[in-house]
Amino acid sequence: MTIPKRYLVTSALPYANGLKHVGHLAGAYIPADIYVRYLRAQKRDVVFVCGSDEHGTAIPIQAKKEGTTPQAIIDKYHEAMKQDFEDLNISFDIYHRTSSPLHHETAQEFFTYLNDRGELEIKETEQYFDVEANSFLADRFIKGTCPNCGSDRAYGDQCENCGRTLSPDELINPVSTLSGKTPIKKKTSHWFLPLGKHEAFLREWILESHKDDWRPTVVGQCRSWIDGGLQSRAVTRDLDWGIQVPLPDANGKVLYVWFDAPIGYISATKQWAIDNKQRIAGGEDGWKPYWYDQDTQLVHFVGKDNIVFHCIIFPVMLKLHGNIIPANVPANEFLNLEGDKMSTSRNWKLEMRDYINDFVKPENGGGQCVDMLRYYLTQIAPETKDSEFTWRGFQDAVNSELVSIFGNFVNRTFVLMHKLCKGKVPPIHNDLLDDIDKQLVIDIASSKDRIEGMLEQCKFRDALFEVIDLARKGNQYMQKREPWIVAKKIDTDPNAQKSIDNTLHLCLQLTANLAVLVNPFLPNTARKMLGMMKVVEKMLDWENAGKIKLLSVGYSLREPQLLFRKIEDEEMKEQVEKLKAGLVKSESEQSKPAAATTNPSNTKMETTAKPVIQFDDFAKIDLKVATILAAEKVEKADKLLKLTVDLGTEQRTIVSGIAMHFQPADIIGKQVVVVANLAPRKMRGIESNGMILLAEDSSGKLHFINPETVIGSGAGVS
Ligand code: B3M
Ligand code: ZN
Repeated sequence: MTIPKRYLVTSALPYANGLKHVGHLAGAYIPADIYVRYLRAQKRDVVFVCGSDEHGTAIPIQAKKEGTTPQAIIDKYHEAMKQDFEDLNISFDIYHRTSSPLHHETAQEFFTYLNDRGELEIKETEQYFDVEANSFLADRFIKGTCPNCGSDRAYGDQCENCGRTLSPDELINPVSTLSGKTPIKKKTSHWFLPLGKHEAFLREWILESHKDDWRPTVVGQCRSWIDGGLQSRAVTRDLDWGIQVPLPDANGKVLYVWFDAPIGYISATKQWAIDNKQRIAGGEDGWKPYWYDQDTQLVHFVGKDNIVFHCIIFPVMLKLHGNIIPANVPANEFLNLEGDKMSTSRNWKLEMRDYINDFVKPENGGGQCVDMLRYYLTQIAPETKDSEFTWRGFQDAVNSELVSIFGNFVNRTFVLMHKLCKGKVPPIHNDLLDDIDKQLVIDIASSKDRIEGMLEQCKFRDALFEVIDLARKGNQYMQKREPWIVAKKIDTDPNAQKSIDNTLHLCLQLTANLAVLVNPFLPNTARKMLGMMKVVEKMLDWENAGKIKLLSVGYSLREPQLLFRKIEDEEMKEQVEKLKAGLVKSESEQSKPAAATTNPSNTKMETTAKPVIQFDDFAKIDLKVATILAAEKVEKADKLLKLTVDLGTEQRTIVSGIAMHFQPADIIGKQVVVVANLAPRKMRGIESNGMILLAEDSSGKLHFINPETVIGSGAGVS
């Protein structure tokens, strides 16, 4: 393998519209950080850049939601995300932001360069326009029914239910989210990047040159894009939030966020050079080789929904602009959470901040808990297919691997060394080394080679497995040697101490090796081990791995510290409950549709993630119009009313959790819609036969769904 002269490693720029979850962390940040820490340990020249993506419709949408300005949103989330990454030890060389003037200039220069050379086309298109709001509608501002899965909450750019990328024209029954009205089509002109012209280049570059060294999932996605026909992509938008198109006649148009955001990698590198001009070659221009020299290895870490932008669109832009193109885009698939897709809108997610607050606080474990999360997320990394985070899995990974294998080996080694070797690295007695000892030495060297090979290929999950496997071998070796048993023969067997020395000498050398090998993955742990061994950071240089001469004979070492704490069942239970409670909270905050109110307090607590239902499921519900004949409070239940309703064909008792909203006397005679075929249920000793449907208005007030219909007629599902 020829070693590249320098590396530029990027992690996807997260949108500054909210806190990010552990799925993001596992997809684009931890893998990149492992890779970069490995490269640094190899003493290779690497710059690791990231920053907040502060444009696009996501920002004004969030501002609207929070009742504030886009600027306030990006300021808030930029700082918060930056802090999250710091707390989780993601070692960016710079965490920049795309709202910076330097980025605006860089992106505009890029656009101008392409436009001046005739690489962009201007086209007039018809676009959805909201007459009431007097505004063109960005894709995200249009909602409708997904042509793929039928979800009625699809956006003009993507369906969050099935993940399909959409264009607004594909939506069935499009509606503007600004006014709730059906938008009209209106003419507008935009600049387009004609991707079709670059098909031959893309085919050759990805489908030929990289078909074997890129991840199959990445090549597969690219193939389907290319084979599907490369359309010209608009690189500008009618929007009032973003980077102005740098042309006099562009009146208020901005660069499309996906045009400017990847250029953010370049502006971040520029800012890094400015910040470090004293110490880097080339001073302020020191960023240039990273983007122009062919001997630079550009590697983008992203999630799978970003593949097309990093493998097709941005590389075409880079090529036209005279830059280097990526050497690899090791994109990850998605991480699910406890059996369901992670989702911000449904609040089914574990935010990095939640984990930091609950685990990383010093009293809960601090840095070791950072490493525990990094460990688990790497162990389940969705490198080849979607994978799943479960709290049970987290607990297992920590308790049965980190604590029982890795931590246990290091701890035993240190305890025994203090007990049987006076707290010093014992000498090695070569004449007494047997095959078992020699095998351990071979295992150390060969593990290093395998781990290195895997890290070079971005196979982090396999590499981490090898590290743990080496610790496992250490435990097995110790178990075969049983120095604590040998110690009992010290007075009778002249070789007993020598045997103990050899065992612990090798175990200590293995411990030092483990620190080097685990460092890219678990940097806090590696440093804690350095502390115990009283050695300096330099020992973590990768070239030290695979050797058994890292600790000098006679060197005295510190007392062991526990590397990892056990995770208790109780903690996991709390987390699962918290997750479910979060979901319930978000559902009650968002609930606008008919609210079932047999007993709101109970039904809400039982709510779980709701999958899409088919028409047939809905058709099973028997809705009937009924009249309330009688209503009375239920004793010792503040929220419940006992209702007698007339369905036209029969009278029934229904217990409904609406006592806080309606006085019994006020609702007698009202017509309501009833779910007539709901299984009976006892509440406070009263059997309830059915459910009354209500709807909540924007102020949180409940209203009966109140049809002016003849009693007893069917409603709703015809
Ligand atoms: N902000 C999208 C995302 O977070 C986008 C990535 C930009 S990378 C240049 O999925
Ligand atoms: Zn869909």
